[in-house]
Amino acid sequence: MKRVFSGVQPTGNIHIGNYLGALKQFVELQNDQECLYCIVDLHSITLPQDPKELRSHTLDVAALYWAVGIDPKKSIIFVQSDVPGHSELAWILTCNAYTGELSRMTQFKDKSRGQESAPAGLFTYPILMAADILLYDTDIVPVGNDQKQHIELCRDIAIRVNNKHKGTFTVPDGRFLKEGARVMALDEPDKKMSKSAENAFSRISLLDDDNKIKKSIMRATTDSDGIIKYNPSEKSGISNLLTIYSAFTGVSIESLEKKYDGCGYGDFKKDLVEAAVTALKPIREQFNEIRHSQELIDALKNGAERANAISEKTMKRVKENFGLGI
Ligand code: ATP
Ligand code: LTN
Repeated sequence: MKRVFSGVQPTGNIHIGNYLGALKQFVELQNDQECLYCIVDLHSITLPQDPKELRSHTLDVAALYWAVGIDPKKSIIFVQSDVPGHSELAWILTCNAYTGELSRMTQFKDKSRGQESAPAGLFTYPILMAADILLYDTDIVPVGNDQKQHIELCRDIAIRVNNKHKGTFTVPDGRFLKEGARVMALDEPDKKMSKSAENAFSRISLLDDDNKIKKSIMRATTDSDGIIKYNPSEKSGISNLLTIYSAFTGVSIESLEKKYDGCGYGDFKKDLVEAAVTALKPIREQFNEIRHSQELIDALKNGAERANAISEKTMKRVKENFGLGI
């Protein structure tokens, strides 16, 4: 059995990009692997957060994990800041990461936009992510394509430390899906779908009602040639909708192209609305049932205890290998 770790930030508006790129994989993996799924609240404070909202979003993500099918009896679901090992290991890794490699991270460049006042945490964000992964001797990290560079950095740091202190870390592999690995914004299909984009119609959130889902899809940017063909560089809008359709239904993009050969965008979009509504309705219902339940809190407490037990073992080994403590 392999160990799996992944995380989602509690920054609100979990969207179908997060679901199709990451959460769907989480559910598939839990049947035959040992899985830890974290709500990475320490990552979310790299940008300012309102304390009340942050806690509420943390519980939202936990409830969504559960609602999409992550079963707390099979997987460990927990909140990052409930396990002190994440911050402790992050410091040790900070001393083994290079400022040069961190400054090449595209997410840092996008989010800091060269500002002097960018929080240092935005710069060291990938180190905390590496700590999350290495703390549990993780073998597999299921994530969306946008995290490839961070996973590569995590591997580089683990190998570097192992070269100095043999056998300290397990070197993990990323796991990326073919369909859904990168869902693009509906209004600007050359950018990735994002929680933080201002236009709410640029994304479909998992908790959107049927009407909002419909409006978002019907308004989605396409092109003027009216041909339903997958070609991300020249037809990014319709290609993105094909990706979403395929990821929701399991029907391959090639089959969809055949099915909709000669049809207009309007008919295609109507069917996509139906596929999205059908897939998201049960998630929303399950979410509403558990979001305010004691069961959810109990699952997170139990998850944190189990995660702590694993992380303490790793930290003992790491400190011994580095000569830290007595
Ligand atoms: P933001 O868009 O505000 O930067 P985010 O959605 O990228 O936030 P996370 O909540 O940390 O940030 O992402 C959780 C998971 O969802 C990660 O595995 C990430 O790779 C994946 N993911 C995020 N956006 C997309 C997307 N547009 N397509 C596919 N997967 C995505
Ligand atoms: N940076 C990730 C979230 C994240 C993560 C992790 C994913 C934080 N720690 C560890 C996998 C493993 C993102 O999606 N933005």
